[in-house]
Amino acid sequence: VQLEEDLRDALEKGELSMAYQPLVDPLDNRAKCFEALMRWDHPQRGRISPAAFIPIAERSDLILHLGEWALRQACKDAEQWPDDVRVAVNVSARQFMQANMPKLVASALSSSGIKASRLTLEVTESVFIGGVEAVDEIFARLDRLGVRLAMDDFGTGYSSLGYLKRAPFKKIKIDQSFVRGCTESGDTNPAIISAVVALARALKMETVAEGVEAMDELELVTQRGANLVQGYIYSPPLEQHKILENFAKAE
Ligand code: G
Ligand code: G
Ligand code: MN
Ligand code: NA
Repeated sequence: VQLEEDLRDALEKGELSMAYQPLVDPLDNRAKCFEALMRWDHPQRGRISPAAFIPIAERSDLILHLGEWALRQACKDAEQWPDDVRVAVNVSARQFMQANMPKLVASALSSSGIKASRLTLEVTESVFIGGVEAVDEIFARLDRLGVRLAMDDFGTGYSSLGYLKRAPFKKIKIDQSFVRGCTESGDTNPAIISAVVALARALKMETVAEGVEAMDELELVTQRGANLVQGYIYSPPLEQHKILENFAKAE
């Protein structure tokens, strides 16, 4: 409860920031997209993981405020990147239940000046729970805006292949739990990775292998056909100034 109260003030106090982790094309080692990940530096407790504070925010409308801020900040930061580099923002199920959600996205795009096609919204399977029909309409409006959608943490939620048909997803993110340790002998994860890649291809979607840490994992997911790789093997999430430095160096 104290944490929830602190989180309510965190935005105003400037304790929240965004970090960005590259999604790299293993064929040319270039970052094609960066996932925006929220960071909270609590004045007493230090850095608190979003895995801990996002669920607290999701208990109330607080997630709507944090979500809007994250979206606007990520678009603003992406405006300073090369214009063929995309940005991906995590969006909670609760945000998708707001009828004004597409308007908010359109507003974030126009105030930042980035093209809609540069923005990807990452959603988890939980967005479909409860059978909220209104969500279908919101996805359709976002698609018409030109924004891209990605299915995050695929295979870990209340998985249903039917969900893939519910919205115009461009990308499936294979959850880290299928990637980590996938090269150990007898492991069943390589079969799951191959199956998800084949499924995505058949549906004309891209795949991202998440949480790749080791060279043998990189080799395996690349060989199995993952289009993009995200993980510590390339880079942890970095602050905007670091990202800009890296772009400047690469020029
Ligand atoms: O950065 P880290 O790996 O600790 O993130 C943990 C979790 O928090 C991830 O599941 C990620 O999707 C979620 N998360 C991070 N930033 C945001 C955000 O801005 N909005 C939402 N809804 N979730 C986020
Ligand atoms: O759930 P979601 O995919 O949105 O969140 C991504 C989370 O995974 C972030 O918290 C990020 O910090 C974390 N992450 C990214 N790459 C790696 C990795 O290679 N290893 C581990 N352990 N975590 C990672
Ligand atoms: Mn994500
Ligand atoms: Na994920």
